Amino acid sequence: GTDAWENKYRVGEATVIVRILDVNDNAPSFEKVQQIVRISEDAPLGTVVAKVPAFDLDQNRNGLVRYSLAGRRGSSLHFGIDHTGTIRTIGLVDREAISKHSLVVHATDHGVPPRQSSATVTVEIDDVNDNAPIFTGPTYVNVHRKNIEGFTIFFNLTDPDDWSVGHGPPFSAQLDPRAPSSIRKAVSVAYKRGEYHLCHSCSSYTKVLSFI
Ligand SMILES: [Ca+2]
Ligand SMILES: [Ca+2]
Ligand SMILES: [Ca+2]
Repeated sequence: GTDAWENKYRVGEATVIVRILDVNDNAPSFEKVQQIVRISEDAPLGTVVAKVPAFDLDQNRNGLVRYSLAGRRGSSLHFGIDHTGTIRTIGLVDREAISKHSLVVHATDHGVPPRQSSATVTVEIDDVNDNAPIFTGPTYVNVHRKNIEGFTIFFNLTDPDDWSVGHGPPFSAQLDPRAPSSIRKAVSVAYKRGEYHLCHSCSSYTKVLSFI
């Protein structure tokens, strides 16, 4: 008889497991590469500002995304990003100091070498009326006695808040009710064309005025 050992053609058999090894050929991809959001100037710490998740089609470490945040003018002191791509306030914001923050979010995978994408988030700060008008002078005025009658002193007020939303002028001004009655009788405050002026007899207004 004929057995396999005598067969001219030897047939072997083996199982080959083919593993497709993932290559880090995808960078993380943001759902939105550009966003403009608004938060209030009085937003408490931890306020969610924006969500900027990124997805990576690769497997395992090649698809694992970590986030980092960059911003100019110290913006990174005010905002932080967590492992889900959520940006929150980590410091208080001040519209009068910086009214708009431009943040750059980087999403980086854990591949070797890593691949990275970026997105931008512009955070506009809505004003809160957190500043009283500022008296810019004069703070001390000498008036000669013979010129007292009808003497007018003009002074200026300003306000660093957003005037376009009504957090600035027109202002109202009044004499400090704690001022001596002799001064309150002699002096009046008027508002005209963006300036305040004091009328009539008074030699010094230091600490006489207050503003509301
Ligand atoms: Ca990847
Ligand atoms: Ca104000
Ligand atoms: Ca303000």
